Amino acid sequence: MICFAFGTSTASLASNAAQYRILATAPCNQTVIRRSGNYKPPIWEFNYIQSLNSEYTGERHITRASELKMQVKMMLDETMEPLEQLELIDNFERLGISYHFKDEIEQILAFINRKYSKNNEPKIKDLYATALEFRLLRQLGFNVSQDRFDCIKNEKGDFKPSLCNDTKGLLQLYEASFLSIEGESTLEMAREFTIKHLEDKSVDDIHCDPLVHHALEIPLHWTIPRAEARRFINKYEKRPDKNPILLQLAKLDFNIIQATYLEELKYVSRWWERTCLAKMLPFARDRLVECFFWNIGVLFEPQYGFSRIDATKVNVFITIMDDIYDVYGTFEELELFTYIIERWDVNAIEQLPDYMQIFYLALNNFVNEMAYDVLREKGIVIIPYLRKVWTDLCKAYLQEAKWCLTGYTPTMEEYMENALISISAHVILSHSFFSVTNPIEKEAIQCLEKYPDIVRWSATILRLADDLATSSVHELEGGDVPKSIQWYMKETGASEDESRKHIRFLICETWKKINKGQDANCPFSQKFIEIAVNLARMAQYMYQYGDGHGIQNRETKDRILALLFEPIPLK
Ligand code: LA6
Ligand code: MN
Ligand code: MN
Ligand code: MN
Ligand code: MN
Repeated sequence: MICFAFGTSTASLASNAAQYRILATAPCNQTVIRRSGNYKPPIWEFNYIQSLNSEYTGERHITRASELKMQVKMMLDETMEPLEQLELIDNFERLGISYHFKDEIEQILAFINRKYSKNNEPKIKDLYATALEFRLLRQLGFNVSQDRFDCIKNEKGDFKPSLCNDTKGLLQLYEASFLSIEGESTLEMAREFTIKHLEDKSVDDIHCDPLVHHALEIPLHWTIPRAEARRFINKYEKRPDKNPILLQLAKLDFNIIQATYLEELKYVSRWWERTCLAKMLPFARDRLVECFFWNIGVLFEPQYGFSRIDATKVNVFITIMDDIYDVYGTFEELELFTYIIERWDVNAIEQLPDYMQIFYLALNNFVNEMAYDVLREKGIVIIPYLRKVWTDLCKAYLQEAKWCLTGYTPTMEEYMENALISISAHVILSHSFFSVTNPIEKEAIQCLEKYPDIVRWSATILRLADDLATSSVHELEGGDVPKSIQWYMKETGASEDESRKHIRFLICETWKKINKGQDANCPFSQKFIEIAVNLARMAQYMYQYGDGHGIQNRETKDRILALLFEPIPLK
C-alpha cells in the first residue's frame, strides 16, 4: 500500500510553516510502494553521442555556402514575373533557406501586396496563383482579406465545380485555408471543399501526386521548418525544373546546420552525464536526445545554439519532474517538495528524500546559471521569474496528484485550467523568452507573467496533442489523472472516437486564434512569437504517431535520424 501518512491539504500546509517540519520528520510506518513508469532506456547512449562527427564543419563548406548564397540572391533579384517570384519564395521557405533572405523576401512581398491594393479590381488569376499569393502574404503578417477568393466562387457563393479538376490549385487552396482566423467562412469552406476533393483523388487515382497524401496528413502551416526542409529537398531534387544552385545551397546549408546541432548535442550530453540524474532517478524518462530534438523544431537557426542548449536542460527537468509527480513520488513527498520549491529554500533540502535532493539542487544550479548569464549579458535579474514558473508548474502537478489520490473529479474547465499549466509550455516559453530577447523590456516581462494569449494557445495545442498521444488506457493504468479525452467522454457521453475528433477540432480552433496574431498590448518580438507557434507545431510533430517523447516509436526515431544524425548526400 502506498504511504499517504498525511491527508494534509496543500492550503493548510502552506499556511503553516511549523507543520512543514513535522511533516518532513514524521515517521511513516507503512511500506512505501512506488510505481514505475516502465520506460525503456535511451536509444542513444552517452558514448554514441560523443562519437558522432559531421564532415560539414569547417571553413571549406561555409565558404562554398556563401558563394551559393550570393548566386541565389542574384537569382532572386533577377526574377521579375510576380508568379515566378512567389514560387521562388515558396521554394526558399520549403527548402529551409528563406532565413538567409528575409529582407529581400519581405520587400518582394510588400511590393506584390501594394500592387494588388492599388489595382483594387482583383484580376482573375488562377486558383493556384491566388492561393499561393494569399498564403505567402499572410504567413509574413500582411493584412490580406479572404475576399480574394471571391473570384473563384459562382453566383450562389459556392466554389466553382470546375475547380475540382485543378489538383495543383486545390492543393494550394488547401494549404492557404490553414491560415484562417475565426469567422472566416470562405476559408472554412475552402478547407472542407479541398479536403473532400483531394481525398477523393488520393483514393481514386493511384497516379495521384504523393504531395497530396502528404499534405492531407499534415498541412504546411502546421509543419516545423526543418522537417519540411528535409522532405522537400528530396522532392525538389526529383523535379525536372529544379534549379541546381538552389538545390545545392539547400543541401549544404542543411548539413552545415546539422553539424552545429551535433556539437550542441554533444555539449549538453556531457552536462547531462555529469549531473548523474539518469542514474540517481532511474524511474524517470532518460530522453536527452528527444529533449534536444524539440528545440530544433522550436528554434532551428544556427545562431541560437545557446538557447537550444538551455531549452534542452529545461525539457529534461520538466520530463523528470513530471515523472516524479506522476509516477514515483509519494503524496507527502510531493507536498513537501512543492512547499520547498515555492520558498526556493535550498537550506531545507536535507528534509527531502535523496532523489529529490539531487534533483532540486540540479534544477537550482541550472536556474542560477541561466539567471547569471542573463544578468551578465543583458543586465537584468530574472531569478524571481524563473523560480515562479517552476513553482507554478509544481503546484499544477501537485493538484493533479491530489485529484489522483482523492479520486475527485474536476469538471472539464477545472481540468483544462490546470492542465494548461501542467503541460509546461509556460516554463518552456519563459526560459526561451529570456534567452532570445535582447534587450529585455520590463513591459514584456510583465506581460509574460500574466500568461498571455500566445502562451496560452501554444499550451493548449501542446496539451491537447499530448493528451491525444499519451492518454491511452495504458498510461492511465499507471495511475495518471484522466486527460481531456476522458473528460469529454464523461461530460458528454461521447465515444472515445468522437471525443478524439472533438479534441482535434479544438486544436484547429486554437490555430485560428494563433493565426490572428498577438495581442497589440504585448510587446513580444517576432522571434518569441515564432518560438511559441513552433512549439505548437513541434507538439503535433512529436505526438503525430503516438508518444514520440516518452515511448520510442519507430517514426520518431527515424525523424531524429533524418533531422539530427544523417546528412543529406550531396551528389
Ligand atoms: C510529456 O509527458 C512531457 F514529458 C511533457 C512534460 C510535455 C512536453 C514537454 C517537453 C517539451 P506526459 P503529462 C519536455 O505526457 O503527465 O507524461 O502532463 O505529460 O500528460
Ligand atoms: Mn506524465
Ligand atoms: Mn503529469
Ligand atoms: Mn500526457
Ligand atoms: Mn498523476
